[in-house]
Amino acid sequence: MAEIILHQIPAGWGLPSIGPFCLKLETYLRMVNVPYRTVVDATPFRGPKGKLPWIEHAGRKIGDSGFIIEYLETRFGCDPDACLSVAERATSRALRRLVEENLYWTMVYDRWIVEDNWPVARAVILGMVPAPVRQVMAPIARRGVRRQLEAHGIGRHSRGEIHAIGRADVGSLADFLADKPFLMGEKATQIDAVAYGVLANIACVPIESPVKDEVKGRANLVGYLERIRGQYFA
Ligand SMILES: N[C@@H](CCC(=O)N[C@@H](CS)C(=O)NCC(=O)O)C(=O)O
Repeated sequence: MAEIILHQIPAGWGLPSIGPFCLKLETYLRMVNVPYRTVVDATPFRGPKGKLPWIEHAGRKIGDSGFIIEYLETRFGCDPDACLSVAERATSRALRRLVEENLYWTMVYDRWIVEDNWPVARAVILGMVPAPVRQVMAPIARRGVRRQLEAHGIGRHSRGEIHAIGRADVGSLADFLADKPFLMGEKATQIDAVAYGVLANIACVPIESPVKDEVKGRANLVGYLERIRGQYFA
């Protein structure tokens, strides 16, 4: 069987990847026990979608963690969600959208826009780019992210509003998790890889935010992150 090469954002701050979608995919690959080799890319530009992660497998290049997971399911017959009912799969999909299409952007805001966090984030996110290039590239990349946040819509809100949105998303995840070991019950499923990718990148990094405080204030979420780390990255 051809090797899977996983292109991803570098490790940092004690996480295997500081990219939430990269950490999601790596967690998923470990969850389903499909072997892979990682290659760290300094920038996302080489990928088929111009974003990270992407994979190479059997002569193909596939971008987008969601499409990659669908591809892996077809090629390797893995499906950690096989145990879920149709209604549970629908819930899992809705939670995924909450995490990836909304909560994720509050994390992006805290890393790239909040002044006190930006130097900390910049040093690690652009850490593989040679220093002279980084000087030029950092403000351009930051302007690009600001535009993405505005196009999404979240960037049009005040800081307080963005943090209230992020905290409410985290609160909903904590309430939904309640005292279960994993979001959908006793067994880890795809949504746990999704949630871990973003929540660990909020809670376990030196980027300060009320959203991070909200995660750390929810004992069940803290235990959940520890459980997933212990199970897949010990
Ligand atoms: N929907 C994509 C999102 C990937 C994504 O946003 N990746 C970020 C890093 S975690 C990225 O490459 N950002 C660079 C950019 O947007 O230019 C997926 O699921 O893979």
